[in-house]
Amino acid sequence: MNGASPADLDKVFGIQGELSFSRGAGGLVLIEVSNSQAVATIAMQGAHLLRWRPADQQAVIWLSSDARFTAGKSIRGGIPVCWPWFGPHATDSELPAHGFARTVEWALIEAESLQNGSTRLVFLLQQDNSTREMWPFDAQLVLQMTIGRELQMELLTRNTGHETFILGQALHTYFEVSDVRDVAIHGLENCTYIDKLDHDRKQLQSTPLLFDSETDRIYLDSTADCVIADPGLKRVIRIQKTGSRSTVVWNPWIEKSERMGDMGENGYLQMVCVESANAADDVVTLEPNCEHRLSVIYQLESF
Ligand code: TA6
Repeated sequence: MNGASPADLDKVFGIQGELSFSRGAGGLVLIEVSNSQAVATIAMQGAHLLRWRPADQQAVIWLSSDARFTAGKSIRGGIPVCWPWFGPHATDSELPAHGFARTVEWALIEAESLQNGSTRLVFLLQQDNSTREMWPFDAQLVLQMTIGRELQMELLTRNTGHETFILGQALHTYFEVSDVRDVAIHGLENCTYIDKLDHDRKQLQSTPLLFDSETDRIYLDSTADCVIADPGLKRVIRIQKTGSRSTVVWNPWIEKSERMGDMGENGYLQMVCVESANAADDVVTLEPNCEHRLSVIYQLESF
């Protein structure tokens, strides 16, 4: 039901008291989920989860107060899906950064209230002429979200064509923190990273990662759980992933935030991106009739 109205979507997928549809800023169709365990908001454009707040918790996913909601444009915050490439396109700078999945309309194909109180949504990205012009391969992309006390995301890519392709991808997740200057990220120790701010130089991470300036790193062969330790909110966010060999960590800090213009007043202090990805040296070669799953579970633990 690509481009369906909230009313049509409600008729097919609405769940009384749990799942409803509306038209939000910029005319984007939004899904509101409210169950016994959490509330969430997802835009049909990009199957883009914008908000996730477990019951009795502060929001875990950050959305900029100055996020722009415009059809066909990326939204600052939430969990953008970067696919089928990560970062700038390898050869054509005219093509959108991070691929096209996050700026095209997806179809909702399943919505289910689960026995354990969470809500499961399944989205399908269907290619069309515009995407084929950017990326001339046949593939199917399915995103499954299970929204509850924890958040589970699974990104499944199927090569449905006759040609092998190279896949770069990320769940480009923006996490809400009390103050990024007080936060530490564990789980990246002893990983090599590409420093995007130092001519892509490779360096070794020997300690937990702290923040005191713009940070933009792709950690390679990084498959262990990451945890974001946030003393201000007295919580730990655990990121447990499979099918992802890269972890991207990003905070734009002050100057870049001002240049971007959609980070909000001091927004950089309340967010950090820890992205489960396959990027740079870790991109995936997918042969015809093969598939790749990138799965992540986000959990809250007490500090
Ligand atoms: O994931 C980090 C990064 O690649 C940064 O270099 C920065 O460009 C960020 O993504 C945001 O990209 P966007 O296209 O959403 O502005």
